[in-house]
Amino acid sequence: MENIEIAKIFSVIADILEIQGKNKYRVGAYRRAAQVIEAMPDDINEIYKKGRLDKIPGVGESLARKIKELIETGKLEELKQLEKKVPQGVTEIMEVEGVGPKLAKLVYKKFGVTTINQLEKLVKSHKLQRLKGFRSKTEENILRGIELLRKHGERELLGKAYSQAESIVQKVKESGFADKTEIAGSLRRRKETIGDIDILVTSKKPLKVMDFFTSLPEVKEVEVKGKTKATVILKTGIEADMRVVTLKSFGAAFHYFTGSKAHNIRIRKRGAERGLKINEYGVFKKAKNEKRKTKNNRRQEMRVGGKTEEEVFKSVELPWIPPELREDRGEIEAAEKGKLPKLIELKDLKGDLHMHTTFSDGAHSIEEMVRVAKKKGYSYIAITDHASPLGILKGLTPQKVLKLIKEVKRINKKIRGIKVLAGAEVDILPSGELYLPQEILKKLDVVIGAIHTSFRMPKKEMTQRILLAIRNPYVAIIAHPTGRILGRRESYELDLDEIMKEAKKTGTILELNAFWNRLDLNDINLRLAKEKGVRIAISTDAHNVMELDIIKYGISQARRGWLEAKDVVNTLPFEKLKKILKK
Ligand code: DGT
Ligand code: CA
Ligand code: CA
Repeated sequence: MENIEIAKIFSVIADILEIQGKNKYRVGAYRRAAQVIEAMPDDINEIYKKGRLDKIPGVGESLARKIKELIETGKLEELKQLEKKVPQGVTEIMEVEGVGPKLAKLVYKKFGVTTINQLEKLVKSHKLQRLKGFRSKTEENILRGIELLRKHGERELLGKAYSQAESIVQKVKESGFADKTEIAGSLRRRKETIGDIDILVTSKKPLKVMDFFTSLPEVKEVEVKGKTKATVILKTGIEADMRVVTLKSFGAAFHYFTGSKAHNIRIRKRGAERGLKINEYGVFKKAKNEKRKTKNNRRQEMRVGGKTEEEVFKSVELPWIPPELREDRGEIEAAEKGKLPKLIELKDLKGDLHMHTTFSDGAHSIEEMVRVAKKKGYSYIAITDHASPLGILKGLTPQKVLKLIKEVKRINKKIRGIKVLAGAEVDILPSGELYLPQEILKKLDVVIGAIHTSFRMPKKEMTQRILLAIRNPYVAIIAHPTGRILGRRESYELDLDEIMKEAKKTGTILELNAFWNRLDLNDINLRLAKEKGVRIAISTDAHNVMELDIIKYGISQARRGWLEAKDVVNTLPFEKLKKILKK
């Protein structure tokens, strides 16, 4: 069993327990373990073989036993028992924003609803409204939630698709049947959601590669299997395409299958303007002599390139364009003028400015986070635990803030070679005030303002709420500024233009939250922020040491937003950054 499958099962169990109204801690234990297992890079089967399951953070003896049962038998007795009481379908309707465990239980018990379609019918019949305590607004919210989920539809989050694609690429490489194995498509462009995984291979033994790919253990179904092209559906539900091409066509195919389609069309047109035909097989010069045309037209065309992507771009008089920019959003014009941005890279980052520890809802201690961050080569990080009226976040009180500051001091003395900033992610209340008093905020090295409640304020009020936080002299960063959660929650209603203007004026930093279901700000808004001269921080919002790695999705989103190292504050050396954080 793969990490992702076990994580999914634990998360279903957490949902069922929650629907049953079981102990909060048991629910939380399953949920946290699911998160950790999903995020960790190590193969859980290897950990099992070493007998170290109970060493996974958030996995104690009892959960280790469940994982063992899953790996050994492929099943879990507990889940079977639970499903007798609440079928899995009921947990799926909880994916709809606005449907919590209470409502899920109610519609199941009273109306037998186990699918999203049934839920939609029920809501539309207005039968819910007749129950005590239901308002028509709840109906509206549920319908909006269903619509959003459907819009997100079959697309998969970048982070989830990427780790699966990487593992397949690794296996194909190790098989020895392929020469080159590369991720293409929207995944290579690092789009925030992925329709399907595209993998491109060069090989002298295409049939062997096809056999290998279609019989991988993660494959559930083979949809198409030809001599050079296969499509499979993975057990996780994601579709994956593989194509085998010859070495001399590789660059042309890599460019073609990387897309985007809109970018490709522009390049092909530039080719046509230069008397060239560009397709996935190569770059060809069209035959001049019409008379020589035979049935086999291709013979009349001369291959002039296609082994590398550079050759393709060169044939249309352009420099190589990074895949993240290939959306036909001005990259071709920029390339033509020699004005492509020098995109930020992972190695430019000197630290991570948003993470949680056991001081709130994180799984690891400050010391554990710091040690892993140091290993990653960071020169500084900020510990920013929650301070929020929301109970589930187990946030900081003023007294706990003082304790956190003390602990950070202790760690700074104990661990050399990395600087730790004492911070907090403090809720911006509907009034625009922060959840902690100003004299406490003042004591922190970095304050992140964030919205975690009252998401549905009208545009004017919501904008005002955030503007007030931006004007707060102690708020250095605004976390996940639009609040969207992919497939679950739309951005708040807000005037982002106003917010960016005020951020620029006050020197407040806007966050690019790297969490794969947030990626907020998105690519388009990042580019706007850059044009307006607003500073950006790329941060993970990690809740355990493994999640410090998701910074890579922040970097790729920043690249899609045309950001350069100089646009991002956590590329600065510590002393300079510290000044900016005290605005
Ligand atoms: P996705 O899978 O929806 O996230 O997006 P992509 O971009 O990965 O699209 P996909 O998988 O349908 O095709 C991969 C690439 O192949 C696409 O980015 C560009 C290229 N491609 C596919 N169909 C066409 C087409 O009709 N014309 C052109 N010019 N390129 C195409
Ligand atoms: Ca694709
Ligand atoms: Ca595809």
